[in-house]
Amino acid sequence: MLTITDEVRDALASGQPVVALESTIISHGMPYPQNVEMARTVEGIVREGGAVPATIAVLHGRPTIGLSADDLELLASDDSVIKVSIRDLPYVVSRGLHGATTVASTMRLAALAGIRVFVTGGLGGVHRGAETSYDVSADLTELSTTSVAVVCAGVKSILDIGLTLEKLETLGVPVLGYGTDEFPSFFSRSSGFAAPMRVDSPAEVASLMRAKWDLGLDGGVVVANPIPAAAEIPADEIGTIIDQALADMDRLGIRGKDATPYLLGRIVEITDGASLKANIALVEHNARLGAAIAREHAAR
Ligand code: PSU
Ligand code: MN
Repeated sequence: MLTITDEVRDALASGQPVVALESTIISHGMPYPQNVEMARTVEGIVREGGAVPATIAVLHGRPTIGLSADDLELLASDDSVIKVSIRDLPYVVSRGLHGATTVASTMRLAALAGIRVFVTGGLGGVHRGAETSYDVSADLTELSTTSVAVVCAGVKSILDIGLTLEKLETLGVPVLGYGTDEFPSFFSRSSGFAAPMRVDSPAEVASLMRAKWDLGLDGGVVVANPIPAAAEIPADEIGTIIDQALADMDRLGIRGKDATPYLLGRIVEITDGASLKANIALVEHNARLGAAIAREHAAR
């Protein structure tokens, strides 16, 4: 059921490094045209890092691994593209629709194709107020079962970071601070929460992946790579803005799968684009690390 480009298929068959990239970040995470520029740049960074990029989406109902420039443009600009997490996959596939895949569904499709390293910006997690809304991203349950390492910049404080880390512990997911003792919070290098484990090189990440899967412990690994200091928005500054975005969301009654895209868009508006610059910088930074991890993984 998968469409895989020849380049990605050949790379996988010959054991070359491949890095999966998600598409919700393009369609529902950033405005046009910065989203398509980001998507192209990130693919270029993965290539410079010595790995083959495989951006993943559902096109005309086909789960597709590796996208053309036209595909990226469509995902970035077409309003009919649906945000697709695990539960949405059967709907878009059976109806022949276009879908942008979240961390959860990108992980699943990457694993089906045999890709073990995936680069994104931020994970979904336990939303603030989840004790009444029950809003916990399927990204977390996917991490408990699907064997892919996810390079991200931690999670945004639109989520309850403490509860997200607790849930990941319950689900048996190793969460690695990359070069840091503190779990990063996307726009900021700090979060006030310790990183459960620390690693300092791509080789250490690859050897932990190997150890986990050799032990028969299926499931993901989170590599939390802090945003570069020069691009960071200090936690107290972004904290006020996130509180405002959350209050606006409550006032408008936005819930469920629309919550994350609304909050991301609202934060870009309130910061007049400053958050978008930080977001792009951290994804590019993650792409560099992801390529290096994929190389180390392929070498094993
Ligand atoms: N967090 C971000 N940027 C994003 C997302 C999350 O900082 O673009 C996207 C990812 O695709 C993630 C999804 O998998 O939102 C989570 O959505 P939900 O909370 O509805 O599961
Ligand atoms: Mn949700």
